[in-house]
Amino acid sequence: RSGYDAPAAEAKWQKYWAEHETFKASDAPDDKRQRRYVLDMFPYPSGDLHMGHAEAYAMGDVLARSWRMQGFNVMHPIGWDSFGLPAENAAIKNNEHPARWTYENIATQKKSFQRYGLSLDWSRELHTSDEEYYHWTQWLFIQFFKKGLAYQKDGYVNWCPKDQTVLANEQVKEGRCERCGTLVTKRELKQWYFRITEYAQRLLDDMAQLEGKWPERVLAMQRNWIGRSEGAWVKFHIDGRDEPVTVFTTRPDTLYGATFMVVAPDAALADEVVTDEHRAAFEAYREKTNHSTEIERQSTEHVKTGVPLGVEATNPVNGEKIPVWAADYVLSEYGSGAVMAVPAHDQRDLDFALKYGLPVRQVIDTGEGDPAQTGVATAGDGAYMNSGPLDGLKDKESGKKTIVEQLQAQGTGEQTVTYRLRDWLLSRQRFWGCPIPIIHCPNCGDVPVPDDQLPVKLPDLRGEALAPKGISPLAAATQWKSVTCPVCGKPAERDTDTMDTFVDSSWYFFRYCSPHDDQGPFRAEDVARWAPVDQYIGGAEHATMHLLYARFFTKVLKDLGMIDFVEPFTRLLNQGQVINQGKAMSKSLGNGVNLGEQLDKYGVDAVRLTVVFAGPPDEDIDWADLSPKSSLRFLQRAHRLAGEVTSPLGADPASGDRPLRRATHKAISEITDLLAAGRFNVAIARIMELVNATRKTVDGHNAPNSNAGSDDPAVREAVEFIAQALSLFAPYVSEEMWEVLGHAPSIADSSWPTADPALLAAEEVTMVVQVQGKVRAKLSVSPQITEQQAIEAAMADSNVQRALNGRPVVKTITKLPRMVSLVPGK
Ligand code: ANZ
Ligand code: ZN
Repeated sequence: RSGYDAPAAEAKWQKYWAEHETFKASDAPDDKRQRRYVLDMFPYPSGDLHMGHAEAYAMGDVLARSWRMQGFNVMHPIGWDSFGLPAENAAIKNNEHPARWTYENIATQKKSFQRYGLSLDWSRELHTSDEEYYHWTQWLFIQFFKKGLAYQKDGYVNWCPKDQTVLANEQVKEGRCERCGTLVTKRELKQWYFRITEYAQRLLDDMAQLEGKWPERVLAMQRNWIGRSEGAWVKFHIDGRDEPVTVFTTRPDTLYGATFMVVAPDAALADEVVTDEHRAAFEAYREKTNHSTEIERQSTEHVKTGVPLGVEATNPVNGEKIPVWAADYVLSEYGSGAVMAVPAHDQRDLDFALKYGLPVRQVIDTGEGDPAQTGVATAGDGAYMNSGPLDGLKDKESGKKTIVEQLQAQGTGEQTVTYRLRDWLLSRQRFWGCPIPIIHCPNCGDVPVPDDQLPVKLPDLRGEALAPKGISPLAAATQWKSVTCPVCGKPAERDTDTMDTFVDSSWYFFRYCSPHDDQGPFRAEDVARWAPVDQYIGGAEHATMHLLYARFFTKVLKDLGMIDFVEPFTRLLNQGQVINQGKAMSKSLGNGVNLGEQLDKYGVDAVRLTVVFAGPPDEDIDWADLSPKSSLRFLQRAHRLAGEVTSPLGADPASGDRPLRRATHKAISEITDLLAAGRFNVAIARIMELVNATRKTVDGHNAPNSNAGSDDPAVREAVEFIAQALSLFAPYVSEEMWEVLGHAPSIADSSWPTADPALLAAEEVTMVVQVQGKVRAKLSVSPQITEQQAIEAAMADSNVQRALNGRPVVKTITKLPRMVSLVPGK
């Protein structure tokens, strides 16, 4: 027998799909189908597909293909996140242009994607490093700039000494550069920021739309990252300073227990107020702390250190003078960078107070003892003490209310909300990114490049010219850099930084809607037609950065009047990871599984089926537990069935074997529901069951009395559905089956069947009919059959009639629904 030939089928159908543009989304005005937008997070062209891609993209394809067959006009686009550091590093090493490495990788990876049989619309392919794309990234930046949402500021920034570039907070992982692992330090630089903090509350509020549609853990991570905190501002006077210092506190009710103030060492305030006597020690301390990271600094395990600044602050409620210190457990970037320390009720403050012998004053008696004695700060409710007007109150809520009223009346404090979210630092001192389209003019300041001069193209730099020098390689391109000011015409200079690649990926899903439009980033009507994305699929590692930035961009575009919705991704699926032997695949562990080898060995379909069958889409799967070999065997079995069908194309299944028809329609119904619920692995299990049932029917093992065989139209019906359902997971073998079954290609253009409710009704049972104690018929009947119906059905059977031979029935004995016994008269 001729088996399924994977390599031949792969070559054949790739060619067919490409030539016929089978998966092209239609923009035809007369196309009345409802639209669906399925999006996989676009890849970075790192070299080739790996196991992680294999899983993620297989999942997205199940949805795209099933929606397509269900009658939707599906857009399932792909593109490349093609700016970024690895290309630049490769270019320095090989003394070439980063574009070469990038576009060569894309060519390789694209071939793999096509081989992998994904139902992608290649006509919309985009590269963020193409001029036609980054033209519009720049144009969008300018719109943000004009709205005051892109701005420059000096500040201490995360700096990777190896990559010689600034990193966003999000790119620092446990104090190290996310890319190269080098310990991150701080550096003072003028940088570009997006004012994402202005959208903090909307980013939180709009999450209500995502509830139940995005994984809860992603929403939780975003909520946490935005870090809304309710509290109050309190103003403290500092000796020798006109402006009072505001501190943010979540516990204004503990104000009478504030015994000192702490300022972040890297906050401008510390540098400003430190006295000459303390300056040297302070500066040495600041230098030291610049090397530790925010996470370390805030950790409760972090040994608290600090230095006095030599000045005093005045507590606004009791006029008490308290010393001001600098300590690195206070962050310059949160609140105001200064805190009122209440050691009795805040553990970090208590640890610090005990270490440096600062006073501890209990102001709430929670019954847990005096924190000064126990060393444990208390945070619970209790009776206020040493607290003026609060004394006598017993709970935090009334304490907060009373003190805030008093502060407000004095003009020294106010209720407020603060957020942990920081503005998005977007400038990078690297070459292979989107140039920032701003011209710095000595007369006119920061001037955006006029629309008709966009895009600002990257100069042709390569090799050594790209090596990190602490300033952007663009700064060394003197000719490129010097321009005339578009406003006053005097000599001016281009900005020499490039944008964080997360800017590129914050709007690519809009570009897919009008991928080649040269009038704007996208056409409003195209986006209105396709977006928001119905289903987004990608890794959980993007929970805070990409997904938050893309949400922010969407809200800004809405405010710019370019779109009319606020959330870009209606549903989100985080696929699990493919691990091996219980551990993430890695070079150092040597447990990596090479995707290409697996595809060569078992074929694309078997590998795709294996990764989807392995478990629920959002759970990790362990390659060690999987068997692409048995997947391949199963596909061969399904394929063989198609070859055995002998009933003609279009044969009416109504007269076919009922038990098999029931099994088929039950599978149609269940698989349709399982797909909608995202339970792809269970859907595959149902296909396997139907393959078994069909096999048994064809082989005559199912119902001994049934005359179903390979010519039964019920068998055709079953096998056709098997092919259609399999096409979501194993597209090549199912195209082959469809062809063997006599259909014109492509199976992707076939319509998903609907289950016949009559065949879904309660199971039928076999009713035995006896005549004079001898079995004469076995009938398939409803378990709810009535006595009258049972006798009528029995009498209508031709074998029963022959046995009765014209004699009247004088007695009937029934055991419904299993048996009817007829006793004929003489
Ligand atoms: C006094 C106080 C008393 C505080 C008390 C807490 C408990 P969340 O909840 O995370 O918003 N804080 C304020 N600004 C800070 C900064 N820049 N770096 C480090 N800590 C800072 O934390 C708010 C609380 O963290 C604030 O409330 C402040 O300490 C501290 F019994 O003020 B609290
Ligand atoms: Zn000018």
